[in-house]
Parts: sequence; C-alpha cells; structure tokens
Amino acid sequence: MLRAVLDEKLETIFDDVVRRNPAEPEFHQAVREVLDSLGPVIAKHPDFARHKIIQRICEPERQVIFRVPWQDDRGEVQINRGFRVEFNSALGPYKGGLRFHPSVNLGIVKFLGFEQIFKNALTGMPIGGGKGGADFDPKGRSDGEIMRFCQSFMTELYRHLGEYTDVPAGDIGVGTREIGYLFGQYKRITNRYESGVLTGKGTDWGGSLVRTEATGYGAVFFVAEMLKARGVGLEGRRCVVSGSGNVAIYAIEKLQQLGAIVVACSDSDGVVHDPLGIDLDLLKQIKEVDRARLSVYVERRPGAQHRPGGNIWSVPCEVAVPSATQNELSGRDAETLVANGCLAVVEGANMPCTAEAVRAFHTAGVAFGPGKAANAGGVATSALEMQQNASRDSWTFEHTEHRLAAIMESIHRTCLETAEELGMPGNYVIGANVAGFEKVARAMVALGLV
Ligand code: NDP
Ligand code: 2IT
Repeated sequence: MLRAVLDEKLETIFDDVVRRNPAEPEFHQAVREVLDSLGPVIAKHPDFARHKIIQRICEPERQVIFRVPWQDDRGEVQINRGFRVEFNSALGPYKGGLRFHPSVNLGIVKFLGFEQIFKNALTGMPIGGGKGGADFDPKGRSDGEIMRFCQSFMTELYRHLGEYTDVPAGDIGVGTREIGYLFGQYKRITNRYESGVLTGKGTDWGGSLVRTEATGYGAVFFVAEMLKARGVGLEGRRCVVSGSGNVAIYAIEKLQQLGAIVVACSDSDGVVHDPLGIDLDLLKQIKEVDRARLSVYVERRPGAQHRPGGNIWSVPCEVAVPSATQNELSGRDAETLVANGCLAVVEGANMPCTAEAVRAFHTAGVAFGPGKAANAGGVATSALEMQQNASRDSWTFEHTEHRLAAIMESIHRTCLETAEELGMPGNYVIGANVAGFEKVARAMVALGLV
C-alpha cells in the first residue's frame, strides 16, 4: 500500500500502535488515517505532545471481552464472544453502537470505537467514544433466539453500563428489536427504568422520533451541503447506495425526498439495479417487515435486475453513498466511479472506502465526506434521545429532524473551515480529523493525567 509520509514523531507513535495491537488491521487503518491528518496539529500544540495525548487517545480506557452462552431453538448450547471497548470519556459517557455480525473481533470493535471518539466530538454533544458487539450471526435466527442471545449478552454487559457511564445503541445487526430485548434485561437485572442507558429505543418506551432515520438522513444532509458548497444541487442526480439496512434505507428515503433518483442498492449476496428508481415501500417491506433477502425485490418489481455477487460501484452514478460495511469500496472501485462521472461520495457506513479509494477521490477532485463527519447524524440523534430521556420529554418529528439538520450543517461547516485554515480547502478528511481531535485533546489536557 502506498502511504503518505508521516511526521517522524507520528510514525513512531503509529509503529508503537501496530506493535502493541498485533493482527488488528482495521484498527491500524483507522489510526493511520487520523495520524495522517495530525502533522499540523502537533506543530501548533506542543503541549499535546508533552501530555502524550496522541498515545493516550490510541489506548482504550477500558476493554471488556466476555463469554455469551445461550441456547438455540433445538436446545443446543451456543457460545459467542461479546466485546465493549470504552475508548475515551473526556467529553462525556462512552457512546457508540453494538454490532452483531460473525466478522466481529476485537480489532473491528477498536477501529469503530476509535473513530467514534472523533465523530462524537464533531457532533458538539457531550458524549465520549465507545463501541461493542459480538460475533453472533443473527441471520436465520428466530425471534426467540435473538431474545435469548440479547438477554445473555446484557447479563454480563449491564455492570459496565449506566446513563452517566456507557450508553450503547445499534449498529449492524442491532436495531430496535434487539435494543428492546437488551433494555428489558437491563431493567430486570438493575430494577431501574433507566431510559438513558441505551438509545435507539422504540418510541413507546423512551425512544426518540427520527433516531431510526437519523444516520441515513444525516448523510444525505451532509452530501447536500458538500454539493451546495460547490454550487450544485441533488435534484435529478443519479445515486447509488450500497447496503439495504437501516442506514441505506433512510439515505434512499431522504435522497428521494430531495429529488434524486436512487438506481441501485445491495446486500452481501448481490446488487439490485432498478433504473426507474428504487421502490422504497417495497424495500422497507422486504427488509424491515419480512426480514427477507434483497434478491426478493426483483420478483415483485418489473424492470429491476438482481446481480448475484455483482459490484455495485460499476453502476454509473453522480452521487455514491457506501452504507454497508468497512472496506467495501476499493481503489479500483473509486477509479470506476470517477470514470463514470461521480461528483460526490459520502460515507454512510464506517470506513467503507479504503485509503486508496479516498486518495483516488481526492486526486480526481470528487467531493468526499468521511464517515466520522457524514454519518454522525445517528449518534447525534442518540444524544438528542438522551436529552429527551433526561428531561422526561419527547419532541415532535419536525423539531427533532430540524435539530439533526442543524447539527449536520454545523459539522459540515466545521470540517470545511478547519480544512481551509490548514490550507487544504475542500479536504473534509483533514477537517474532520483535526477538528474532532483538537476538541478531545483540549478536554484531555484540562482533565489532567487520568
Ligand atoms: P444493518 O444491519 O441495518 O444493515 C447492514 C447492511 O450492510 C445490510 O444490507 C448488510 O447485508 C450489509 N452488510 C453488512 N456487512 C456486510 C459485509 N461484511 N459484506 C457485505 N455487506 C454487508 O446495519 P446499519 O445500516 O445500521 O449499518 C451499516 C453501516 O453504517 C455500518 O458500517 C455501521 O457501522 C454504519 N453506521 C450505522 C449507524 C446506525 O445508526 N445504525 C450510525 C453510523 C454508522 P446483509 O444483510 O447481506 O448482511
Ligand atoms: O457508528 C455509529 O455512530 C453508530 N452505530 C451509532 C452510535 C449511537 O450511539 O447512536
């Protein structure tokens, strides 16, 4: 892999991170991406070096790994591994989602937790960074199995949580249903109706309106701002959104509301290409109600095609919204998008674009919105849910969406202005990394050596 040259001090710190955290390539990738941006920061703030802020930020405050035993519907005992990495609490309680997917391991949870620190700082809300999950595969599991797994997971995790300590939410494989089972078990064990301990709750039992939509909507608000900064709009633009889960569905919804045409989405089996525009009601029915595979879509939608194992980035588009998983868009995919006339790429997922892809976008002058800025609408609305819980209030959809839109606009402005100040106009990666890092670093210095 071709890499940017790092400042010597940063190179030493990075080498140390790799040595101390072997066999965690996604974590190394996420750290490298931030350190690549920090040259000007260490030159400007010698006190950060004196306090060893970068080394401290790269070391989680606490990491919990635990056994999750449960029984499947056939009575067979199953064992999974649970994780919670409490990365940084300088700005508030640890905050970040739980991922249930067979690929989950410590390195993946650490990359997600590390990015979460800076993302949460960018929201301007009082939340630290953390992430968790399990190598549990929810695919094909009954409702009863999901419930028993969640109950066992929480039976260990509850002791580490609290509305002022650590507040999980959803991520891949964890939505309102799972948060319900987790919250029910937390309530039972602690004998406390502590609404603020989890976000992404159902609206009947302490959840916030707009939290379901927030990540996808927020990413689209962000790309709309990026295009506006270049004097163009979303109206009539052809878009491609990878994935077909929570983030993808609500990115598609907002893109359509703003007049764009989404022609493709995907899951891990393949790609749906629908040149007339994705039928969102049908997509929601398949994914949210039936919990079926995306391939079913073409059985009910004439004119649409399903390409098993296809590459979604070969579908020509002007706006691309990778919203499935890490490293799903390679350098070669980026070149294809550029060749097809793509104007903007916004990361709905966490780290979906490889370093090579990001470089290709920057070289070609494509507007690129990194996940830690562009998908921050989800966690920001989680913080709005915590606010509502703390005041035992619930806000309207319109008010909450308005707050979300204002937060995304503010994150966009912060990234743009920070990049401009650093002499890298339009580089949202540098803007997001530096603005997020500086806020956490200042708080860490103020709080002393803890
Ligand atoms: P969901 O579980 O709702 O959906 C995930 C989607 O991505 C599914 O279509 C899934 O396909 C696909 N996918 C997942 N893993 C893989 C893989 N290894 N290879 C190919 N496709 C895959 O998750 P979300 O929509 O919540 O999350 C999507 C991304 O957005 C993740 O990167 C997550 O970290 C990030 N994110 C989520 C937020 C949230 O609020 N939910 C907030 C910010 C970021 P299949 O069904 O075939 O597995
Ligand atoms: O990656 C993310 O920001 C999330 N999965 C949402 C975290 C949250 O606490 O809402």
